[in-house]
Amino acid sequence: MSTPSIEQLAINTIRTLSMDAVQKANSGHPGTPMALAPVAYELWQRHLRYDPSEPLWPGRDRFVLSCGHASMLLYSVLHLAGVRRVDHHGNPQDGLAITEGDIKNFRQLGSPCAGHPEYGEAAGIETTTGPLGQGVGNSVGMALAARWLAAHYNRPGFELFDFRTYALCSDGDLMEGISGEAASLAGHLKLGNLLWIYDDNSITIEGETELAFSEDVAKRFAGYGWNTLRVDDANDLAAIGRAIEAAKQTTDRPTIIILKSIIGYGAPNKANTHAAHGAPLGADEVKLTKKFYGWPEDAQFLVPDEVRKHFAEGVGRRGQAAREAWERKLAEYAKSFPKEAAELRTMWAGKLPEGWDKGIPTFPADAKGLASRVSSGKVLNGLAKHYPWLIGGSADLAPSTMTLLEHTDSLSSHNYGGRNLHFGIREHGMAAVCNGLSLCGIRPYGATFFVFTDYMRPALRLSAIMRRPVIYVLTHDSIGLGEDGPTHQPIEHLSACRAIPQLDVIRPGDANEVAECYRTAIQRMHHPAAMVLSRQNLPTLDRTKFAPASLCGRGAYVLAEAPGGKPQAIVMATGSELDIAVKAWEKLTAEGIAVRLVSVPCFEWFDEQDDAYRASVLPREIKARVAVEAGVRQCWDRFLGEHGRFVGMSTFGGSAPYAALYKHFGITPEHVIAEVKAALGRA
Ligand SMILES: Cc1ncc(C[n+]2csc(CCOP(=O)(O)OP(=O)(O)O)c2C)c(N)n1
Ligand SMILES: [Mg+2]
Repeated sequence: MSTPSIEQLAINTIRTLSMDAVQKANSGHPGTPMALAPVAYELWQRHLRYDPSEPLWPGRDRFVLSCGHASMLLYSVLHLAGVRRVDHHGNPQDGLAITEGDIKNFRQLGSPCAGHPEYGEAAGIETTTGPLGQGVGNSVGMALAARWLAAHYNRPGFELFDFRTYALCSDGDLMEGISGEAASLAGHLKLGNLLWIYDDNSITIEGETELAFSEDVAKRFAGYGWNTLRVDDANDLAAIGRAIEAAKQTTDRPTIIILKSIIGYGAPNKANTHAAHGAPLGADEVKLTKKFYGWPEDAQFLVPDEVRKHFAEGVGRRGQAAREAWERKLAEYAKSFPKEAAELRTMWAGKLPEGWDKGIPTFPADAKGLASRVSSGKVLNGLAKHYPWLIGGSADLAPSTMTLLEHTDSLSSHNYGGRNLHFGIREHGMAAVCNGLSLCGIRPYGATFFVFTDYMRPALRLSAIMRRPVIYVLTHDSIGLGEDGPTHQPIEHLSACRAIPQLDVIRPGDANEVAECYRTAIQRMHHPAAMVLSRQNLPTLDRTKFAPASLCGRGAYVLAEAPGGKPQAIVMATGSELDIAVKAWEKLTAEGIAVRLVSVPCFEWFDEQDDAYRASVLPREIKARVAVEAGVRQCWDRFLGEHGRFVGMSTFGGSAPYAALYKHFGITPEHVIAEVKAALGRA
């Protein structure tokens, strides 16, 4: 056999590392890394502007492996390219992000080589992928981030933000609806800095794609306004290179390269390859495949020295030169544009700008009050004035969610610097795009009706897994929205959202709680926030009579104590039911029943307080507890205990004016009073 070229050697190293890791773990997908090794090689080695010695360089191209089941492809490439480990601040350290040991521990506890790529586990993993479709969704946010950052911060001669986003995706990615939402938006916004490479291998888990997928992908993407290219052989490096080059030249619209590949390329036993779709090849087949590649059959996890050297001389050298040139440019930029440079440094450090909270309003006591969506709009506008990279929009509901930033423009393909985003009616795409924006340093918010969190929950969950501080503005929070009826009325959604770890679910009870909850949420750089807001007016409490709203940051606080300070019972409430609880408290107090009133804007924040604080708000000995919230009881049990009582919903809502609904479903001060009395044995 002739000596293989260094290209072939490098590609086969990616393949065999992936096969060996899957075989050793006895779990995982080897076939797709084997087939896509050439395109990954070509992209990384010849095109990606990426410096393995500074993996978090802000000017880097982004590479997203949307078909996260092929994770070994990414780990192999990161290892071979010599991507350095980073510390918690993102500073490069000695050693590799993915070591040989990590690869040998693929899919084992403690290894960054998890079953699917997990953001934060190792430098070079730009986002968490695994649920098909999310990665391509994120890639649109990343490409949009580049355009927005360029519009805001580039200056003539200082193109700091010209990075491209590349995503590798599979049949599953394109079948999932989210990819359609994201691609449609990317086409509309003419994101010419975005390239998807679609692994058109005509196979998914159940078999040939003929079973369920026969659309013309090229036509579909042409319809979205994308440039579509085809490469018929996934082993043809030259053709792949030409297609990527053509994509780079196409700057007025995104490009998709439809790349024909054969899953498990090189595995001689076709039936076995099919079976191995989502399973290891088996030791014998691994040997036969290595033989086909001209690889030593018995070697495992073999990395020829010249392959590392080859990557160092390719992506390594090119990336370092590009990064150093960029750093020099940034240093010059900082001299001419010190304010902008300082902003960028703050953004990259994940910090808030100086004076970010100067515009947060306070609201005077007012019995008529404001809908919390309205106070939210005022607070958001106040924040945006001093937080230049706070941008966002809604899924076609800006007038209802009150999320428009005044005195700023709409973002469009004619004006990438706009701060008001129009996601269209694409909630799932919106959340995935927000994750992508956030991964590039922007502080995004996305808005819709609370009930439609069901339409974006997978991406919302990924914000939480990745700890990205995306702000979700979710209005029309309950039956309180009234006439739109049961389809629009969240019932189980507060419990469903509170069930997501690391997500702050926030339901402020009046305008000042809205302001203070934003103040806390904005500072939580490692938690996404779901701001749950009312459509109907909520009275603005007189804070000379009630405790200050600044206590919201503790998650729950004593809004009003029983006169005499010896409560027999506790009434808890959130959001629009706070006013109902206040009225109940006032009546009970007038009747001489000693009740403490507790506002609970955020369970997660309360959970983070120390025992002493939590016990001071909810003393263990007080068993007579009543909670009122226009949702299901589920998540309240731990605060209520076995003697506690709940005033809320247990069925879907109804279509009627909101006051009639509250009455109909018994979410009233009278009902709360009756439950308190019953809990005290005074029924
Ligand atoms: C949202 C979602 N649904 C289901 C799965 C489970 N799953 C993993 S891979 C896969 C299909 C694989 O087919 P394809 O996307 O064509 O990738 P290939 O096997 O060709 O690499 C499925 C259904 C998933 N990861 N994400
Ligand atoms: Mg496939």
